[in-house]
Amino acid sequence: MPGLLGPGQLLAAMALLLQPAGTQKVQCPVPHIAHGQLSPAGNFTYGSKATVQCEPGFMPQGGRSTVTCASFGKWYPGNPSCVPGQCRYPPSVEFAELNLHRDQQQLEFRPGSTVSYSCRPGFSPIPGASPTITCLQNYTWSPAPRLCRKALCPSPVIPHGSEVSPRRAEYTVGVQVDFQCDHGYVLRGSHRAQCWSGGMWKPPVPYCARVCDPPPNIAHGQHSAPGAKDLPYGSEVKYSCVEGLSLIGDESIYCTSQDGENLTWSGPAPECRAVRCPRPVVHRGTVSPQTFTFPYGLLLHFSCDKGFGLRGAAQSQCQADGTWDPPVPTCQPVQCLQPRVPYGRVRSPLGGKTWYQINETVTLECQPGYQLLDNGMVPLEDAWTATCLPGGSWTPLPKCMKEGDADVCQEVHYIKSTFECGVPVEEVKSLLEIQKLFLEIKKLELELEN
Ligand SMILES: *[C@@H]1O[C@H](CO)[C@@H](O)[C@H](O)[C@H]1NC(C)=O
Ligand SMILES: *[C@@H]1O[C@H](CO)[C@@H](O)[C@H](O)[C@H]1NC(C)=O
Ligand SMILES: *[C@@H]1O[C@H](CO)[C@@H](O)[C@H](O)[C@H]1NC(C)=O
Ligand SMILES: CC(=O)N[C@H]1CO[C@H](CO)[C@@H](O)[C@@H]1O
Repeated sequence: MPGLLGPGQLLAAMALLLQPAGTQKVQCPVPHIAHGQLSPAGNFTYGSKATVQCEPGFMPQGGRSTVTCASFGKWYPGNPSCVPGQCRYPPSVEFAELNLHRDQQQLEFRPGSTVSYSCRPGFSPIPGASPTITCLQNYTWSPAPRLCRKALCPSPVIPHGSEVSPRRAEYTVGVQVDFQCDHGYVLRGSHRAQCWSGGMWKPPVPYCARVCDPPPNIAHGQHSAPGAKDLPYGSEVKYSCVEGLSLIGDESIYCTSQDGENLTWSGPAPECRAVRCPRPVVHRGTVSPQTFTFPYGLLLHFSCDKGFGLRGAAQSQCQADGTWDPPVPTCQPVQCLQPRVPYGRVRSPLGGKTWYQINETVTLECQPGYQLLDNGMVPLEDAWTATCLPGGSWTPLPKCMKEGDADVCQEVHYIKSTFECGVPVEEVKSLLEIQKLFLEIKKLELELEN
């Protein structure tokens, strides 16, 4: 550094300038230079210059390769010498700090040694730039590239939300941002995030989740989420009424989506109303459970006293409109429904009727062309009388069979009774032959009819 001379060097420089013309030639001594020599080799008179040549691995001290013989036989700017070659202190790099390892603390940087840099806080490395420089053979450092730039965080992205403060062009380290969500969305995470070195938001940028509006309030009742503002998809809210009122409608509603985007409640909130059904009166019967009030939704069961039967449904529920559905039944004395005999009809009472009292009788006959039989298939002449029993059923009913078929039945019945009477075998044999003949005639008759 030519501008910065030590006191000794300054004196030598003054001597050089003050050397009067024509004075006796001054000789500078040939210096002994370890690991080097001067060129030319000798005869250094006042004002002559010499070059310091160092052995490989060495360099002129202070980088001064030229010395001048000055007055009083002194070398200017100092005695030439060779020192082990090394690089100067590494250059400074913008926004970066030099990292020296322990063995570099002596500040000796031999060719081949490396130093590295790291970015100062608030700055981040430029991708691809090597943070290391090397001391070269000519004792200069390999070029130091631009290593660091101001650290930036990515612009925060918050769908269905926004920053409370105006958006910036860039987000540098330390910047704080507050977030808010659009209507119908609720913030999940932190309302505030800060840009940290390394380009990261801490805590992470929040997100906005869809929510349902607060569940509707109802008169004379309450729901299970009072004060809730941010009920997410799938939330259930349950309603209840003040004591004495009935909940009309669905007890629960759910936060759901009808359009695939916005969230809504699954249905309207129920209502609380005073719904009372009239006291059901069932004469000759019993209502259970036994209670004094008959609110909406109450389910009653009915039964009748002995000898009486339910006319209507066995249970009924109190409806929102204050009626019983199905209607409250009645208990009627047990009766018999008009008996039904295929191909038969009622002879008396004339025309028949739907219901018959206990012990009441009905007389049945067969339609024309049909033969009346008892239930043992024994043919009967005229009519059959049945009686209505206390349980609501009839005494045994007769059968009506087509006349031809009935004849066969009659014959079979006769044969059966003959066997039962123990008739001698010979007689049975002739009897059976007669029967056979009879049946063949019957068969012929049928074939002719068809
Ligand atoms: C030192 O050497 C490097 C590469 O070998 C070269 O690029 C650079 O210019 C040299 N520096 C000087 C001052 O000679
Ligand atoms: C969701 O709600 C917004 C605001 O009420 C409305 O503009 C939008 O059309 C709705 N989306 C759908 C799919 O209906
Ligand atoms: C039916 O008749 C029987 C016997 O005659 C009698 O004991 C009973 O009380 C009668 N029942 C009715 C309901 O009239
Ligand atoms: C010994 C020797 O070579 N001396 C010479 C040094 O240089 C001066 C002038 O350049 C000569 O005059 C000397 O003879």
